[in-house]
Amino acid sequence: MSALDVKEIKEKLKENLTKKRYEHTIGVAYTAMCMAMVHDVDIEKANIAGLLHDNAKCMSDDKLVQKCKKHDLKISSIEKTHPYLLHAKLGAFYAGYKYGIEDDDIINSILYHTTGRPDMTMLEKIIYIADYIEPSRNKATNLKKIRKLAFSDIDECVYQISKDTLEYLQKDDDSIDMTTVETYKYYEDIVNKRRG
Ligand code: DGI
Ligand code: FE
Ligand code: FE
Repeated sequence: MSALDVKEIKEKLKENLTKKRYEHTIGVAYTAMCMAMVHDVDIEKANIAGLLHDNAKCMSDDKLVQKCKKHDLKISSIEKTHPYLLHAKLGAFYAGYKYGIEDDDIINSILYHTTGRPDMTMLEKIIYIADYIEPSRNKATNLKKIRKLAFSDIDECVYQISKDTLEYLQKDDDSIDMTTVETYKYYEDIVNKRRG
């Protein structure tokens, strides 16, 4: 299929997301576009990645698992016990399958938006961060500092978000996806090396 344009993407998302999730999605897309201006990324790509990052979010755990099986997407052991993590994997697949997106950078930015990963591309970092800081988010600690870092020091920003996410999850060690830990270690190392 050929890629849907932005208007068509928004219409399709409206059918598939709750009102609240759609508002969050628009917030992520605008935040990602602003960050793209600062960090020299294609604005249109940031828009599409932001719009599509949670396209598979409004689904029950059972349905996520069932759709992943149907499309032969591998379910890891952590995803088996925490199926909501699959919204990133299924969403990345749907970006191509349902929205006609072929750009690997956009698809990977959806795939890794929840856990991050080591050595992310600029677009991947932007979506990982924009998801965390978009204006309607208000629960995370250090948000004020993290929002400034998003536009001034993107690697330190990823480091701070992954650190806070691990602290937030720490209550329940079994729930941590190792990719989240790898992200934290990789960006901690970058920040430490720079500090000398
Ligand atoms: O889909 P959103 O709510 O917009 O945001 P998201 O895709 O970043 O998902 C957020 C949740 O994912 C948040 O509660 C933290 C959680 N998360 C991030 N890394 C991990 C994780 N949950 C588990 N179980 N394991 C992880 O490693
Ligand atoms: Fe998400
Ligand atoms: Fe999100």
